[in-house]
Amino acid sequence: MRRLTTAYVLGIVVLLVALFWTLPTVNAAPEGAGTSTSKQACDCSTYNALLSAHSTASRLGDRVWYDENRNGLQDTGEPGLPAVTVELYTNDACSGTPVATTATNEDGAYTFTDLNPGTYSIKFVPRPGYAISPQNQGDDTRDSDADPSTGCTGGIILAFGQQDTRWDAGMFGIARVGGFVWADIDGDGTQDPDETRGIYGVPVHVTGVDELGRTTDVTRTTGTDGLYLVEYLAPGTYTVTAPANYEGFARTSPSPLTTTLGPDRIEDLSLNFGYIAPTAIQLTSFDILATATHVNLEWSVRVEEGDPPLFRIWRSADGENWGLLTGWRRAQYVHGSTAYYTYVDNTITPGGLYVYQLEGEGGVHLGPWEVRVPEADDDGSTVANKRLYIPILFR
Ligand SMILES: [Ca+2]
Ligand SMILES: [Ca+2]
Ligand SMILES: [Ca+2]
Ligand SMILES: [Ca+2]
Repeated sequence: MRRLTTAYVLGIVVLLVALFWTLPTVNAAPEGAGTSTSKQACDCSTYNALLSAHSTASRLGDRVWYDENRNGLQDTGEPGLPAVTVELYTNDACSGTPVATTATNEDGAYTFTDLNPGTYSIKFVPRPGYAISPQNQGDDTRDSDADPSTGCTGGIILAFGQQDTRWDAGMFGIARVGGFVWADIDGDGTQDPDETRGIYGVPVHVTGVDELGRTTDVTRTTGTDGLYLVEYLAPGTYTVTAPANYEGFARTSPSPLTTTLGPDRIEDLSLNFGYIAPTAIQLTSFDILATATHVNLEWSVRVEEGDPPLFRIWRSADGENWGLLTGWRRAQYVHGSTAYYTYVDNTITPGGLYVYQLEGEGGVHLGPWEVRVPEADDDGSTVANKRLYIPILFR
């Protein structure tokens, strides 16, 4: 009985030892001597070397490119897009935390190596100012595989030893430049609250160099609303030039205008230009002099052909309520192609404020000009405030 018991116990111990010896490395115990002992127990070196060689050969890739024509295909001349973040996930929906993250090189290439077989997904993260091209538009070696809204490829089954380089993403610029070409009624170069009318058909020239080194050189004409827009630009520096004159309109605000678009600002739609409306009458000079007893107005206009135009004069005390001061008046004299006019207003009150406006034939209004008449005991004279010294056309 005793011998039997001893043999029985010995047998259990041998069994337990044998069982422990053959336990796989999936062990609740931390990595340690037991695990390494079990590995050394079998001669797996050849097998491991083989496995290792095949594992490192498994990879995913391989390119993010600038899809200039936004067709979702890599066309000749479309360059690689550098510094785009690419994330690798071990699920089919780019969910959770990526297991690896890389960035495209200067050729737009990326790769994830040393991958085990399994399910993956790849997420492309566009830089500010870029969007992702349409997905799966053709030949898988040339097409874009990322969902435009999420940047995710969806599930990829990577086989043992597979080199899968079909995973590309096209991106295009979504930076924009644009603006408003407005009728600058008072010609001061500033868009005032009442100056909301756009000018149609003005050719606006947009040039620039984007951050990829690509150049832009396009001309847009303003729409009936006076707006122009250039879309699908990559971030960069752009210059907009508006002509000095267009169909008789004369530009009143500065040109060219330059803007730089980048991560902080991917569009600039404030590149505006003002133009003063054409007038049938071109004023060449205007002078106004006020004394305590009268206001003297002198002006001249260019006469291209025919008779010099007639004028009548409007006057206001506040610039809003106007009264007709004169009937139609002829030019005093004509010299060369210039006609000269004068008028003396004797109906003023010393110390008063007066605003004058000329009305030419055809409904052209020029002015207004504002002047303050000196007090009666003031020997001096004042000249007009000429802040609105540009013809305006009311239609
Ligand atoms: Ca393309
Ligand atoms: Ca595809
Ligand atoms: Ca592809
Ligand atoms: Ca203005």
